[in-house]
Amino acid sequence: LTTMKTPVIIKPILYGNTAKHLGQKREGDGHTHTWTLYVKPFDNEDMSVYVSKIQFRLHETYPNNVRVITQAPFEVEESGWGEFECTITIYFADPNEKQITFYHLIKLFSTDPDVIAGTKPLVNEHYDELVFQEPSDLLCRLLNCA
Ligand code: SLL
Repeated sequence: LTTMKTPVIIKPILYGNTAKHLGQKREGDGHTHTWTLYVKPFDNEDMSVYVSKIQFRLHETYPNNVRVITQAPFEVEESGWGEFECTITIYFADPNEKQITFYHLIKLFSTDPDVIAGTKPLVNEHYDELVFQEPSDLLCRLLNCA
């Protein structure tokens, strides 16, 4: 018997934020923008199959700044006044698969007149790939690999 080598599995993803200018500083909290921070599959599949949760760590100025999302869509909708770097951690359905952590700078401000006018959303998005070098049998089953 020869040992079959498990294939490397690659899952393309998009992550980032969109933002919309509120038009003016909001009374009370001084917020100027609404924004959405997200991780989503590059193709239209359901990440919940192999992702157990995604943790979004926001700036400490946010109440409950660690937000945990356990099913798709993996996103956080918020509003605010400032840009900051957030920490994103993806946990996998297979507990033996180590979680991965990366960073995203939440962008709110733009020089595009349509974005400033609020008629066009700002999109600050990145492509990346989740690469599973030696997926376990469980992960293989979840990911449908041969
Ligand atoms: C800095 N860029 O590095 C700044 C931090 C934090 C933005 C910006 C909080 C909103 C709220 C908010 O917009 N924070 O919860 O009221 O120091």
